[in-house]
Amino acid sequence: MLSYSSYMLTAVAALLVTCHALRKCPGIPGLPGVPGLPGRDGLKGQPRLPGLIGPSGNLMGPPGRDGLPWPQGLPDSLDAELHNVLVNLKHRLSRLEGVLALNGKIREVGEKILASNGKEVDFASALESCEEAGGTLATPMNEEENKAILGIVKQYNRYAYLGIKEGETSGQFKYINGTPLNYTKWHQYEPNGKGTEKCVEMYTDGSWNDEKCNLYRLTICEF
Ligand code: MMA
Ligand code: CA
Repeated sequence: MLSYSSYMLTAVAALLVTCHALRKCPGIPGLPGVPGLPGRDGLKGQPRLPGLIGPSGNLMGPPGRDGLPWPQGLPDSLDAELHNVLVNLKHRLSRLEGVLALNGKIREVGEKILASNGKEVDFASALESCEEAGGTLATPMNEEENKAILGIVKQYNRYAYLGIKEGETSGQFKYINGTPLNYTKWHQYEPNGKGTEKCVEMYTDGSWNDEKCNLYRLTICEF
């Protein structure tokens, strides 16, 4: 069943590439869709991805047959093609994520992807490389995320800077975006820097220590 769907996705993708090159795109008759997921418009397959073009986008028309806003003027055949391009892209992305996870390059926790470049640098440089890559420093917002980051800390056996800094008021730690912390995992007797340790590191047991920002610590980013 799975290999049949994979075959069909490949076949649909090939059909799309060919028909767009020739500018002659037929509808897609007898499309089997993805098993086990509810469809729309009588087409089996994944439900419409919400907000992809966006409810506020100027491409939005009045609600469609299923009540969701959808661009006007698209023929159903193109609509179905777009849907299948998205299904194909999602399938390809999840395979890439599988490879990266298998090779220990990324960890996924909820919607976050965590990754390290294996480098130990000061806080500013670590943050800079994460942002350059389109992410930010790993920031544990709950126990599950803390454990996922800890997995990377243990993988490299190195302390890591977190995306947390001390504000103007000493003892007040915040996320890099300035919002107050809603989860903490301080080691016993930490934080103790009283304004002299404005960064935060994760120890190899997952607990946190406020620390100077100019030490060499493992870079772990979230995306
Ligand atoms: C170091 C430094 C501090 C930490 C203490 C814990 C001596 O200072 O890492 O941030 O609180 O160790 O003993
Ligand atoms: Ca400390």
